[in-house]
Amino acid sequence: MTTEKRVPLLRGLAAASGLLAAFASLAAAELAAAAVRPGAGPVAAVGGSAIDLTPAPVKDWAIRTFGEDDKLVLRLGILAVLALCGAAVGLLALRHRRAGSAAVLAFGAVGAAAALGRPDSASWTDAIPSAAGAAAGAAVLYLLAGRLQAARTAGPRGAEGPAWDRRGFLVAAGAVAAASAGAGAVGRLLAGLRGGDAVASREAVVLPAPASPAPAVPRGAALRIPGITPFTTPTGDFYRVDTALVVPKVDAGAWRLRLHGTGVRRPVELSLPDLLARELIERDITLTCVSNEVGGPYTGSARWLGVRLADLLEEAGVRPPSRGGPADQLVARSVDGMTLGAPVEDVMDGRDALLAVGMNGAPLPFDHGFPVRMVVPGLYGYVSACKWVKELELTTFDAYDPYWVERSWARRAPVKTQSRIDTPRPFARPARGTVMVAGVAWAQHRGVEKVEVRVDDGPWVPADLAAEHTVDTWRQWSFPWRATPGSHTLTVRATDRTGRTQPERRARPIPDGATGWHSVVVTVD
Ligand SMILES: Nc1nc2c(c(=O)[nH]1)N[C@H]1C(S)=C(S)[C@@H](COP(=O)(O)O)O[C@H]1N2
Ligand SMILES: [Mo]
Repeated sequence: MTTEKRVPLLRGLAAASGLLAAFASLAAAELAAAAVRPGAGPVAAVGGSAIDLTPAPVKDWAIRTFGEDDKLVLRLGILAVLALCGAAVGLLALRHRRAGSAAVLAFGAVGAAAALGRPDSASWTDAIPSAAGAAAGAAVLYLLAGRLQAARTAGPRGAEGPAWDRRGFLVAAGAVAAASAGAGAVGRLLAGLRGGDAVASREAVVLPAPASPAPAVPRGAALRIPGITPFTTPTGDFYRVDTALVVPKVDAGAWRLRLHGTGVRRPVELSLPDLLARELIERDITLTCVSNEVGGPYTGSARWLGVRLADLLEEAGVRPPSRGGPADQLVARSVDGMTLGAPVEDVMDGRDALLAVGMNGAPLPFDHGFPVRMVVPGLYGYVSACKWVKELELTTFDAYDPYWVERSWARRAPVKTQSRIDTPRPFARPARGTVMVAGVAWAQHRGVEKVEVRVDDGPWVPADLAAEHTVDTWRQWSFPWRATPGSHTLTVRATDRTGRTQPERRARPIPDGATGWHSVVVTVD
């Protein structure tokens, strides 16, 4: 083979060596992360930092475009960038072997810095996964680039210089690939075992019966209409919104909740058994995400079991501002460093604000905050529903801005009245005759008074409201529509118990929740 022909081949092999080095890095890093701390892996750390640094409008766009797959998209994006960089570094190493390996080490430094900068990073050991990954990657690249450089300097037809040992290169590359795959697999296994303690601790939780069970859902609150959102959202279908690239798996045995801060006369530290030994109440509460667009899916209703937060605060000597308390903001902090701030006044005004341990009859799933999360009726999730909570701090809105407020969302965010058409679906083609239009409406802690439907530009007509369960849950509604052939726009709006009707004006979710009427276009055959 001539040198001219060999150069493109060498380049391809160099790029492949870089890819292989990147793969080896990741595998070694994930293996180390499984031993140190899963969240300290470079992909999780860099991804977490990317999430935190993403400007609010971009994040809003990502949620709108990718929905609950946004984290998967981010991960794939990081891997794609890493692959490109790997190939580039491989090419660099073909000429400058040391520089190639140095570049890999530089990537490792970025990963280590990201890991140490995570809010949940408690120790320098979080730098180990990135360091181990970089070392493995740099070594692999050095090794493979060395083989390729030998090929480059080998003369035409291999007449002069060291001969190009193609076989040796392939064997080395194959060994690296196999070792990396092995390391990755062991890493997964280890991470699984590590999470095993948390899984076992969750399985060991026995939820006591509530002192105050949830009132029975009245007959007539759950309509039997095909396509309508079920009154209680099955846990597996419950929306998930959070910034966690790696879902925290908290070992309930080691978990503690600390309550302290301004105006706390007796700071408290509680274990899970402490919480479970207290009086538990069970309530149906509809939770809604501020990022939910008009007509969107980020709302769900579950049966929560937990401790009444106001009781705990009162025992600690906390008074709400209306009774002269100095703190007006309750900041909840999670094990992954998230902070959410709720008005102390709301939490203590008699509503069923909970430190929840159970969801739909089972301990909280890891995705939804095991072992303990907050749930406050009437407030959007980002100002109240802290998952994996570990600390409650009493402070003021003036003194502290929690995570989302720092990212331009509103300090105070009561849930806005909303209504949604679940059926017919957009662009459905129902047959003429009576078509059941149905959906849900919510105005947590105020209650839904009225839902109206409009066909095209016709008059607003009251829909049939399902029985009300509580003011903290959504309400189903239905509207038998005499559908005539052609294309029609169905629009819905709700009025809450304070008499306020949803405004028509469309607003984006940021800064304090979307407004506007939901409508659906259908064609009747
Ligand atoms: N630790 C933590 N808690 C969190 C969040 C988060 O990102 N991290 N997101 C909040 C938001 S924005 C919402 S809407 C609710 C969603 O709860 P769910 O995922 O159980 O539906 O959790 C809240 N609690
Ligand atoms: Mo949210």
